[in-house]
Amino acid sequence: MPERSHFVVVANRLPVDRVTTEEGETTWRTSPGGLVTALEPVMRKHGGAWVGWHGATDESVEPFTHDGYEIVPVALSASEFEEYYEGFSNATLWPLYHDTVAFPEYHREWWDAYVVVNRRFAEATAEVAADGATVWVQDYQLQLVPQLLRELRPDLSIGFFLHIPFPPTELFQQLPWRRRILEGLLGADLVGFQVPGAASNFLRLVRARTDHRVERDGVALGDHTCHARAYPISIDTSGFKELAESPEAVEEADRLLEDLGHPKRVLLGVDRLDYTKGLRQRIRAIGELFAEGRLDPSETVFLQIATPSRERVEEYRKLRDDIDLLVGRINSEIGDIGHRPIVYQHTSYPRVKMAALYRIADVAVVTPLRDGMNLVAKEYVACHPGTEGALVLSEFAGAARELKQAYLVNPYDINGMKDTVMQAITDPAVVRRRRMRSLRRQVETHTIDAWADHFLGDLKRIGQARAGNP
Ligand code: ADQ
Repeated sequence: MPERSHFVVVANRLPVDRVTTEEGETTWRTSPGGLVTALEPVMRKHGGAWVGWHGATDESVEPFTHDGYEIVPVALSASEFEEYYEGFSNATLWPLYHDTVAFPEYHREWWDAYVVVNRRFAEATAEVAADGATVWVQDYQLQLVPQLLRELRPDLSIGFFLHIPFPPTELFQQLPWRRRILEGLLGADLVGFQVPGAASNFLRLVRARTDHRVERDGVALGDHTCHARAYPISIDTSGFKELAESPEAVEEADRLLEDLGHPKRVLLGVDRLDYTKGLRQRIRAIGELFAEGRLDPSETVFLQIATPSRERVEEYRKLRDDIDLLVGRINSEIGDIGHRPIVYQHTSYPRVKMAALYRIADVAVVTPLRDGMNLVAKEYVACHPGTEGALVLSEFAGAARELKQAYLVNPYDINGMKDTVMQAITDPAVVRRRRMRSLRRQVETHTIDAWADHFLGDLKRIGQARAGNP
């Protein structure tokens, strides 16, 4: 039993993956992904405990220490993994919260599993949190935890952050369990969203679907007030910049350019392979630019990296096949023997290689159909050297609210997207530099540390006010 912690992060997944070394020994390694990239530095700074699933089903793992903080594994059975995780989280909530870009499925048994697993997470957290501790619950898989945890431990300060969009009221109301989810979130003292519009969607729904009184950003609940506000997430800007300037990244970048045959221009896409990321539309748009001769395949390469993701969910398998087909078709029609205009890698890379990719990309093309924030856009701005790069960014990524000097596109408008990619390439250097400088200022002054300090500072103040001790 680990010591009880004053700061506890609760997330569906632990920030570590189990790996077996060449000697056959089992160890744990920090895992990739948006949420972990964002919260790892926060955890290293604050210490405490991270409660989450360890990645294997039907197995209990004892708590252990990693990088100076406690890891508290929560067990999931194989059927819970299917129903709570692949089912309700990723085939119901994920598409619904991303503006139904895929069709959300509603199954009562998935919901039942979601409730059971959320209760287990709440119980595990109640056991490891010290008296009056701060608990920070993460994301859509755990929206019932704040309420369940408050019932078990009213002494705790409970924060919740949603990394993905919160849908407009018309869409959210499809959900058969809409009121239960709202009540679940309202158990928190502070619910954070990526953008102000998401916080207003939430408050509007609370007004419409519950009997609680809403005043400005607060919902009065008797024993506490739940506040809903926007906290746009960011990255470890200086960490990324240093990594991109390291000799390893510079060498890796040279190697990549060599492998690509030193093209005059590199366009880059980096995403989890997810239907929200707009890959089909992006690849089609760039394929057409090659086909129409607006981009010359002998001097331009489009490099698309896609991390494997949720590979057992049907919609994701279909996406993988579609992208393989699309890229294959474009390359066979436009490419030459030994030369492909689109280089597509379905793989996950170490962070230094990511930094190298950002270094060599003349244009980063980040065009999700819907995205809570999108860290890739910010990582590119932090890592690309000098001010020669350009960022093409979807209006529907949370990041577009902050990165206003990006080349903004509507990813559904293929012709518009093609024109904007061309504009990003052909604009005079002085215009691109001005835009890039402004983007750089934004990510340098809004870092992951500032994000966490802002959220946790507000949570602390709310807790003090609740204790009558402002
Ligand atoms: P994601 O949907 O995972 O995150 P994103 O914000 O772009 O999306 O983060 C992806 C992360 O994975 C980045 O840090 C990127 O460097 C890394 N990554 C991507 N492809 C990779 C590859 N091939 N190899 C290695 N690493 C790779 C969710 C929400 C987002 C929100 C984040 C954080 O969907 O909207 O920005 O959480 O809140």
